[in-house]
Amino acid sequence: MGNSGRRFVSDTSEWLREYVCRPRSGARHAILIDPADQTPEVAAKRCVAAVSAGSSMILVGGSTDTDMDNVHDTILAIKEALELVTWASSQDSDTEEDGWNVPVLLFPQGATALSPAADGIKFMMLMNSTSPRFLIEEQVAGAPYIREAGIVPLPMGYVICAPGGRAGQVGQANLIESGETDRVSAYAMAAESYGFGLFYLEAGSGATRPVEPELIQAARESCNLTLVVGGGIREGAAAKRAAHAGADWIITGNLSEEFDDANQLEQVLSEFITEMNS
Ligand code: 1GP
Repeated sequence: MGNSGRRFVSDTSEWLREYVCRPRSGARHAILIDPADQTPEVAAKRCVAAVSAGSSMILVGGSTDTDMDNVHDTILAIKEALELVTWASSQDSDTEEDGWNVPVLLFPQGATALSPAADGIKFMMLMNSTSPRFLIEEQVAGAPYIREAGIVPLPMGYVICAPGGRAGQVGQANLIESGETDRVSAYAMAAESYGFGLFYLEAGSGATRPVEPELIQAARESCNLTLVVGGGIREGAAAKRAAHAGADWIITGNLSEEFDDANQLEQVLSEFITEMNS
């Protein structure tokens, strides 16, 4: 610790910011792995299946029961598995090696669930939390570790919409309710004014309904940030609605946890991604 000097901006951090934040045509899919719900080995198998199906990013985190140990072990297992398939595909001239080069990012519940093995971190402000803990205190607690470990921070405004689930409860969020388009617009404008690169609309993991397209569209029209949407998205049709409303990234967590068989998961996600971009 004690690194107070200016930090060299590495090629990796530039690549990561460009990869995650630069707008593309169409939405991309990311899989969320909750280390509290699966072993590192199972997580790694699911990630290989997801990337093979066309997922473009892996997020690791959860609202409860994650810590330095289970997060670190999970990220190590995922990265080892992806490195292995990258190596295998480099030996096979018929397969696209670059497609396996997807970032593994922390999406942490707080400063006690980090890992130096992550490529980057969604460095987020839970903007509609009523608690200073999620607005700034956890971020301050984690910043020295993140700096020392060289984990690339990707600044992100995070807003929780109804129903909100565990994330809304744990984060003590004043939820964005159905139809509150002016409110979500104001948050998007504030996020852009802070200089964040990402703006995340969250309905809560396992939500009975995903973030409404009207809210996504209001955010889209109010800022130029990369829009991330997650919570309660289980079908390609719902992902397509979110993508059409303006989402750049669609996150799914529970969907992958329903499948233990990697081939089955790969097929389901492949169809999901195709429909999302249809
Ligand atoms: C992560 O909320 C998403 O932010 C994940 O939600 O588990 O419902 O896909 P699901």
